[in-house]
Amino acid sequence: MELPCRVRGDELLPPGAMTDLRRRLRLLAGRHELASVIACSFDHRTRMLPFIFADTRAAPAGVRAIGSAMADAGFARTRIVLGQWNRHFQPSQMRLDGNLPDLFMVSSMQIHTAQCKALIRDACRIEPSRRPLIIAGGPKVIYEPWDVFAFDPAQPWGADLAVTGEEYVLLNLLEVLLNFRAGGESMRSAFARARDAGALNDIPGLVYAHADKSGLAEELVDTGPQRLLGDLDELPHPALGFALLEAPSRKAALASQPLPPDRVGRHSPLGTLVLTAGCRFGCPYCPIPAYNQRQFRSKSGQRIGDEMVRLYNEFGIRYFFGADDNFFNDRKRAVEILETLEGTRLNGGYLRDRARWGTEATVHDTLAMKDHLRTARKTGLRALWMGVEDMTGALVRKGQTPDNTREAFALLRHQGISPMPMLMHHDAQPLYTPGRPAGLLNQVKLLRKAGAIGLQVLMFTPAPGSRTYEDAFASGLVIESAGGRPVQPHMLDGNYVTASRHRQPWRKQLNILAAYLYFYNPVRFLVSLFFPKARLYLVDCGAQVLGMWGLGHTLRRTAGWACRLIAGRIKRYTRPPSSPVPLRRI
Ligand code: B12
Ligand code: SF4
Repeated sequence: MELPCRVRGDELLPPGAMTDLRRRLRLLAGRHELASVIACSFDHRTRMLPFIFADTRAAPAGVRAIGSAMADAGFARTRIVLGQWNRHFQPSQMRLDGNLPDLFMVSSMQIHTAQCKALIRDACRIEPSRRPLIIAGGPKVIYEPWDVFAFDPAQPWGADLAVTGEEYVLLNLLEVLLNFRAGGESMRSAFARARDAGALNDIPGLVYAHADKSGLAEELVDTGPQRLLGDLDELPHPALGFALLEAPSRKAALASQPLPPDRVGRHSPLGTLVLTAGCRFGCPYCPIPAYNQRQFRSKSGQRIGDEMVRLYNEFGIRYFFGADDNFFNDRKRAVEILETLEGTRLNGGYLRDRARWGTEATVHDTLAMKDHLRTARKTGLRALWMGVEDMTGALVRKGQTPDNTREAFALLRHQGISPMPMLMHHDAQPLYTPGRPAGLLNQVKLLRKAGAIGLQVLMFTPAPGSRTYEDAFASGLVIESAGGRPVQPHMLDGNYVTASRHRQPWRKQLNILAAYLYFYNPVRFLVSLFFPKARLYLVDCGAQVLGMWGLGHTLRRTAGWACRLIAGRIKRYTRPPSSPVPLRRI
């Protein structure tokens, strides 16, 4: 089921609401010395194609955004710990200036759920009277908030609260809690009193539990969909979050100081930045339009330019990735951003001469922007990730056909922007179809010929919060286990075949490997040395090397699963995962 929307006209916060809240909190912050740790959960078993490099070389924007919001509100004693860099971190060992923090926050994607739970479990080892308030958030929690609470007497640990929204929801919560908090009282105790007094019910975007005496949840309360921030220029600056990162280490505890600014760019050479949010398409397998309540939100070109300049100057970051769902979604807005970025100055020169960036857009919208691709190149845009899915439209139709995909790729290449196609393999798609573009290999060949230097091939996997999610489970599409091995969250990244009605699902698993091998291989590497597809000479062969390395990991991790699909008994779900206790919506 898709996430519910607020009533029409009430989806967005009033303009200025975020700015006012930030100002009010700064006044409150002087009276409350809060310390907080924000952890990004990361399951290292997910390290393979298509994102083997970007997954650890970009400090994720979600935890940084929460850190920026805390620092901006006056809570400078905040540390961001990335599971990507600190895999042995244990919340029970965390101290800031020698003390346990008041807040422990954890962010997770669905595929990193196991790590998210391990972090919460460890935080719950802290004696209850000293335990920080535990708040979970991020893409996992947005769609399945119930999964971070304690239900099982054998595993009596869980978060105190789930935030299903963004920065505003957290800051709104802090304001309420700090107004409730008595001098010297712990945040956990203030939270319990505020919850019992019903004070949280007016903050949309929360899920909290009513628990029994042993702390097990008996009922969950959902305060409803958040109001979204419409003007993203009101967000705190991302530079604040970059200054709070914990340095990579093998230790369970935290260092006394965060990573010095001059070392940030070395560990996170790629900076992900929120530029726009939302997409006007309505692909049935995608949760994004409903999450955004069918709104399209954006920063101004001026603000984006300022963010890039500041991150370049303060942290030495010169590669950026727009965390957009579809950057070209609103043509007018995209042109405004591009034209402003083109003229943005940096240290006496132009930003475009130093910084490079990439983002995501659809084929259809790229064609609609054809007159502006030259400007896009002039801003430093060098790569565009495009959800081509299945070019014949057998899976979804969003304006992509072999002809217009070729046309969009040609236009991009003409301007020196590398097209990076993302394909979605599915049961109805054969591996190869002689003379027709329907087959997976046929499409990979066509895309390479059209100029792709990178490739993503994922198996169609039902996404929580999408329209077809429940049906996929109810219809027996989704695999629960194969050969006795249960499907675990880290396997839900589309690299493993976990949803298929094909007679021989292992074929789908091998098809994905075949498509990657066809694209990334030593022969193509050699050819790319002499006939590169990218304008910058070493980019194409570099992508081949990275691709072959990633393919090695993909093969190593998924081959065992392919064997189980071949020889093992396949058990299927009959209903989707859901909350074990009633979830009451306010
Ligand atoms: C950039 C991006 C990537 C980059 C990430 C680079 C990096 N290290 O940062 C790359 C390309 C590596 C990537 C890879 C993948 N991605 Co991705 N990615 C995105 C994208 C487009 C933007 C993410 C982002 O930066 N958003 C901006 C930040 C600010 O938003 P946010 O993280 O949601 O955080 C906000 C709120 O969630 C909340 N919040 C977050 N954490 C917390 C914590 C607390 C305590 C609180 C209170 C609030 C809170 O507040 C934040 C501020 O507003 C999103 C879609 C989207 N528009 O968000 C998909 C998305 C995150 N990706 C997704 C997926 C599925 C994947 C892959 C599995 C795809 C694949 N099959 O390979 C891989 C996983 C790789 C891995 N091993 O982790 C899904 C996750 C779905 C889910 N339910 O978990 C998303 C949501 C897209 C979708 N389908 O809806 N991705
Ligand atoms: S075009 Fe992409 S972001 Fe938009 S609804 Fe379809 S899959 Fe989701």
